[in-house]
Amino acid sequence: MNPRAITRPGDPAWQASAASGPFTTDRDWLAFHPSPRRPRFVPPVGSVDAHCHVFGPGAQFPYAPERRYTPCDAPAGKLFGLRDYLGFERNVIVQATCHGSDNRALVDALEAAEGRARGVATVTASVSERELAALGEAGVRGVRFNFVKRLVDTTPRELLLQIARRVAPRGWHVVIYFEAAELPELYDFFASLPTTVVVDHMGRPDVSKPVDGPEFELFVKLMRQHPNIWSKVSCPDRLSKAGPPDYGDVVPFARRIVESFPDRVLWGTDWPHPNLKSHMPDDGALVDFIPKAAATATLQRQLLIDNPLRLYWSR
Ligand code: 0GY
Repeated sequence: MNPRAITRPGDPAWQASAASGPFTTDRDWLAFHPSPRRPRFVPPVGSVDAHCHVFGPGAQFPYAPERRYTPCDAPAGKLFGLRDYLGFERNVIVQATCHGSDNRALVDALEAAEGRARGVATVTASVSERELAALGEAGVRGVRFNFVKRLVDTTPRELLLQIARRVAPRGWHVVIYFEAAELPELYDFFASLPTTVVVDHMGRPDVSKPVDGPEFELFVKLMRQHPNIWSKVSCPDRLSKAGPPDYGDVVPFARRIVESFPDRVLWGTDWPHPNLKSHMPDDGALVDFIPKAAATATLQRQLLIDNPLRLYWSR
């Protein structure tokens, strides 16, 4: 299988295939949507899907021994087919935990994208300067620190700080993934990071709580007090209790962040949507969430073009 072969929704080859090579997809794994609809919202020309992943294929790019899940394969060519189908021009591909700190699938996807993708890698504190330089050459512009306990073992903060100090001079940022309940304990550490910081999925708020209640207000305060902290207003499908297709209970949270910090927000599909249990989102419906979060053409342009280009394509 050629992981780079561009395959769009509607092509017979779009359908998900099980993990290849010596791997077996988890029995309860939900594969990406078999037939996403075209979005009604037309992204402005040049839009960036700034949070998505590639998985394998396992036969070429083995899943990590320490992984917590084994997905279906989701190669670069399908990601690029979805990009075209949804009306986007570029991707930011985030290293998924199922590949650990082996960034080969990510680097291959970045090379295949011919400048239309940038990457966020996972590295350990033992990474060499030469390895960081090679990742940068391929298009990596950030590293991800994951604090979600169901996904990874804990890395000591001192080691994370060492990594952050080493990537900052390269103009790279740090992407952080955590659950809202953990924020009080992590707040000072996040505030101490010496570079731009991008929070995944608005810090995963509990959207059954009030948008102006203390939990989400702590996240808003983190962003307000630290102008180097950005947020992705992504993954309504992970956060919503109301569910698809509108994910209406997530809208006030996304709007609050977009309208308060319009020059520090990003949006992404999260394709191929690892670890969802309740349902698999239709990627077209996710694109239709964008104008609810960013209600004006100016906000949409900042969210989808200006901000991601500044963070990922200007260095
Ligand atoms: C996401 C969310 C998840 C997984 C990962 O790298 C990953 O495995 O990020 C999740 O399970 O919540 O952003 O893709």
